Amino acid sequence: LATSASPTRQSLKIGLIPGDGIGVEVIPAAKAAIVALGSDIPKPDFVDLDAGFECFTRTGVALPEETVRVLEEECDCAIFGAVSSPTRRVVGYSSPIVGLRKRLDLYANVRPVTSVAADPNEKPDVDLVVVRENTECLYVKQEELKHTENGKEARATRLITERASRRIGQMAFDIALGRPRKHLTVIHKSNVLSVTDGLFRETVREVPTLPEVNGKYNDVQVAEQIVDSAVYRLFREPQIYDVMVAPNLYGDILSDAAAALVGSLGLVPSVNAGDKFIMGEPVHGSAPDILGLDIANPLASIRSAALMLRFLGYVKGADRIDRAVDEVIREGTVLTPDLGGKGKTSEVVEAVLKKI
Ligand code: GGG
Repeated sequence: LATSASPTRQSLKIGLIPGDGIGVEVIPAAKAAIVALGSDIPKPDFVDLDAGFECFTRTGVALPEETVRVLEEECDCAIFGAVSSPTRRVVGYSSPIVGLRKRLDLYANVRPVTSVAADPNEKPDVDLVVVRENTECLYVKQEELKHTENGKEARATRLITERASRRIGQMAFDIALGRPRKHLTVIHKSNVLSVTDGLFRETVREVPTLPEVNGKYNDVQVAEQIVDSAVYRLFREPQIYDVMVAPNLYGDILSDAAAALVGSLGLVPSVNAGDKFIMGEPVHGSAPDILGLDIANPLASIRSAALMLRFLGYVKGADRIDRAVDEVIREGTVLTPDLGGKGKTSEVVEAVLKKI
């Protein structure tokens, strides 16, 4: 998934935004994995940044301007933990992760879902990437509630633009091109939502014909699938998928569902990627029920650090982290309870660091 040419930086300034819940427990694991790489990457320089619902209850602001400023002006990349937005409406609160993705124009959420084969020389059973559009769809959060003579009526705007669909399409084609199978499935529901999903489907499918593409994607095989049947087939025969590209909401749901195929949401990493900035983020949420028990799985965060480095072009460092995580999973002696183990977060981190 590496997208950049060989980097020439002397140092790497990395923003750390743990957010809420177990984000606070797993982000230090990502930091430790990066530090363990030594001279395989430029000297890392970390800066701790605030955001989240806890930040909102403490300060009245969920995404402080200073956090955005430091990320934009000082950082090369960042890692975000998790956020616990309440399910009820809270006046003045808006999800900081949704806000950050928009403010930094991180238009793609790239979520590789890969199982670990028992034999390192064998191919994994599940090896797919969900490429989720990250800035629009229902996540534009334009909702309204009206009181009518028949009771309450709620509406939400679902925004799909040609621009956003085209750039997520290009990202998905690029990722597919860099993988052995070179296969891309466009996920939509344009049999019902023919205007919005129709525009997404059509625009992504047209990417290979754009003049500036100049035949670059000729080797990528394209398929498409309606989202509900894609979920069914994902569970029946995940091997048919290589890269899946989807509008925001479908991509969010599909990638969490796909995590079940590899054992735990606690294993699945992601990056929020734009043209100028990369932010790693474990796919899991803030899991307040296990906060403070030292049993949160740190592997998704550690893999998110690796994925962020891979996107920045530090492939050797990323490979070292991914290999170490795979070995810990394969050995199976130190695993957290979500994977059936009895290990503590701290013990899993220690095992990974030893292997790095
Ligand atoms: N790291 C992913 C994460 O925090 N997931 C929970 C989530 O989607 N939160 C959205 C929100 O609470 O605003």
